[in-house]
Amino acid sequence: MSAPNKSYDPVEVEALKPEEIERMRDEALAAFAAAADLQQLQEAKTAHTGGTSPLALANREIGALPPQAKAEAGKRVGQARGAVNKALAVRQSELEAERDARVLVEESVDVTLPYDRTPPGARHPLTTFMERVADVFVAMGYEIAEGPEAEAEWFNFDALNFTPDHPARQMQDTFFVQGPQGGDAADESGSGIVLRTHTSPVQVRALLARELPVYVVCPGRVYRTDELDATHTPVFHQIELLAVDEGLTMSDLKGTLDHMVQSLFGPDMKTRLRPNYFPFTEPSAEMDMLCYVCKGASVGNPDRPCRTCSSEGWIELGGCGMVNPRVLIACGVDPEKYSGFAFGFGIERMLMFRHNIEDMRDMVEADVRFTRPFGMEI
Ligand code: FA5
Repeated sequence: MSAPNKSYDPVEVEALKPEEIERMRDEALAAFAAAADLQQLQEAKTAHTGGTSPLALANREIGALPPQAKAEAGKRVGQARGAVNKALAVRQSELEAERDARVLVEESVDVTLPYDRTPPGARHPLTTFMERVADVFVAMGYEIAEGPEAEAEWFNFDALNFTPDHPARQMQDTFFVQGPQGGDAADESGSGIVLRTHTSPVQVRALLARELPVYVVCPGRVYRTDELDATHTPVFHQIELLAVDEGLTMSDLKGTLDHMVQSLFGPDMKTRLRPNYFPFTEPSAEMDMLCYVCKGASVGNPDRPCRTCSSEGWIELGGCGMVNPRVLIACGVDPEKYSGFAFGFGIERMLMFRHNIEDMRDMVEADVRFTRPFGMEI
């Protein structure tokens, strides 16, 4: 900065001469106009408006002027700086707009390009269907209950009123994992361990663990020593339902079954019960649902055969009944006060009927070509 100067004439100070200020301004405007991108504009901005730019240095000279000269010099420098800042802002927004337009073109995605990524996996239709069935009951207020697949024999059989000599316990039906009490592999309670042969042991677990009333639905994987063929697999899925409350009757069971098939197959569906035997329900029944394809029209009508129900009009779903009081007692529930109903059916068989799948082996071979037509739910 120049030394204080009593008889100062701003025009005499080189940096404050009008033509000098104009030159500084014009150089700045030219530099901004010449900047081809935002990076160059940033450099021009630093050079022409920064702390060491010619106009900033000229501005500092004003402080050394006598009072009477400050106003005029200040006005001249101020106007020049104002013009420079305005030009800078205009060029800045021009270059930003150019950049945005360029990015839109350069980064656009051609959605018509051929699909060449690895296809994502698909959830197995057994899983999605089992969840759909469970959802029907969750919407009615039921809770999901689960149990282990390697299950104590006591839960799988004894608590469900299977006598020790019940044929289902024999080696041809059950996978035994650990020996019973006294053997070298019994669990802590002395009960042997089996791969559960059905989801019914979850009934016992739910009754022992929960407060009454109990309304649970139990989807899960089960195991039997069946050969893999068109209608059997050694590993399959069941869904079990248990309701225990005061005053439940067989008509509650029937109404619940009807609601389920109507939710899954349509409002004109219904079920029927046929007498059967299960150790853990009394009375017990086999539950059938109206064939959702022919709705019974194929029965006795050779002109209209139905492959889905083999022209029988009904499709067998699984077993059901009123919970045997012996099971309630084994779970510490007073059968004088409480009653309950339960049912369980196989998901694989249900899916076969629903989609006219002829061979159960297609479901278990983990071939995505089977899974894909059911939709790519992930
Ligand atoms: C039971 O497993 C009973 N726990 C059902 C039950 C629950 C009855 C509650 C009463 C109250 P069942 O052994 O019938 O019942 O088997 C039920 C269903 O499992 C059958 O209807 C069939 O759809 C399916 N299933 C049985 N074995 C196989 C198999 N090897 N492969 C595929 N599905 C099977």
